[in-house]
Amino acid sequence: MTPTTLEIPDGAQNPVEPFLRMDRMPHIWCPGCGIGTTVNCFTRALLDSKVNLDKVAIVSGIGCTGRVAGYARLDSFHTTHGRAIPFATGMKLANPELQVVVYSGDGDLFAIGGNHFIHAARRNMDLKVICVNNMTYAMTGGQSSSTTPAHVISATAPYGAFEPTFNLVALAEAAGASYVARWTTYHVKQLSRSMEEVLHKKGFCFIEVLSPCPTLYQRRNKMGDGLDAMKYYKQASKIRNGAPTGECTLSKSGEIVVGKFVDRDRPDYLELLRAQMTEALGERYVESEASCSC
Ligand SMILES: Cc1ncc(C[n+]2csc(CCOP(=O)(O)OP(=O)(O)O)c2C)c(N)n1
Ligand code: SF4
Repeated sequence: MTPTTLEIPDGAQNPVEPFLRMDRMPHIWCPGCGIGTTVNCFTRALLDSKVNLDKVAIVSGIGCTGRVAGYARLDSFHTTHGRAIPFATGMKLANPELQVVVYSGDGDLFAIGGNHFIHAARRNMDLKVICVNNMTYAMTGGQSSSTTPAHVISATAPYGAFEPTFNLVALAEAAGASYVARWTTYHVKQLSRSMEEVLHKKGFCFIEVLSPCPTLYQRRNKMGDGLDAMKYYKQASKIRNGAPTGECTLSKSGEIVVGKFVDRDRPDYLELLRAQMTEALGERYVESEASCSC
């Protein structure tokens, strides 16, 4: 049974333990990695949101971040690289009552999976997408990703990256997301609150979390360890809720604009589908049983 309260069961060391598959511990993440911090925030959000945990499913792609689904004691799906969003879309259409959370890395969601991201946002598919952005393909050795800032050394850019990058929050807004926020792993309270907020928000919601990869990204770029990354996030971040996302570009060591940038309402995919079918077919339109929740 997945727990629904903050009571610490006998023998548990930490309140988040009941939300984790403890039989799969120890996890694979390196010391100082930020992914675990995001998971901690997510479990707090699950508790605080009071959502019915039997109706929450979590879907990850492949990567260090992709391991999150496997460690979460929810209905979890660890899918193929770049395909978390189409997998989650199928689940949502088959069972609209489900709250489907996609949890994956920047490479998974915006490189191999970039096409799926923009179309799910355009359709306003009712998914909550959490991207742990460590600005590299960590699991495979630290290659450049579509978010690796200029001048950063990576396995595929030994003399420094030079490709223009995606500004994820601007991309999400332009593609049609209903909710867009960015935090770092230093902003645990705000991140947890954003995660809680999207669990109650309809439509395509996107949260970017900047997170250190001390083993590959920070080490190669002589940026110190996990603690140094927290100091950088603390010193360089500026909270600007409502800031135009076009002004939120990231760089190697410059200012990090964080906050909630977009919170808007528009009909989601299923509402549009139902409205169109009802208009076209009238009473002849009958929803299939599997997808009928209302
Ligand atoms: C089709 C396919 N191509 C490539 C890979 C190799 N691969 C596994 S994880 C990964 C990158 C993951 O990067 P990211 O999504 O940023 O996650 P991170 O490891 O940084 O958390 C790649 C290229 C794969 N598993 N499948
Ligand atoms: S390689 Fe980087 S992202 Fe992967 S677990 Fe280690 S620190 Fe985290």
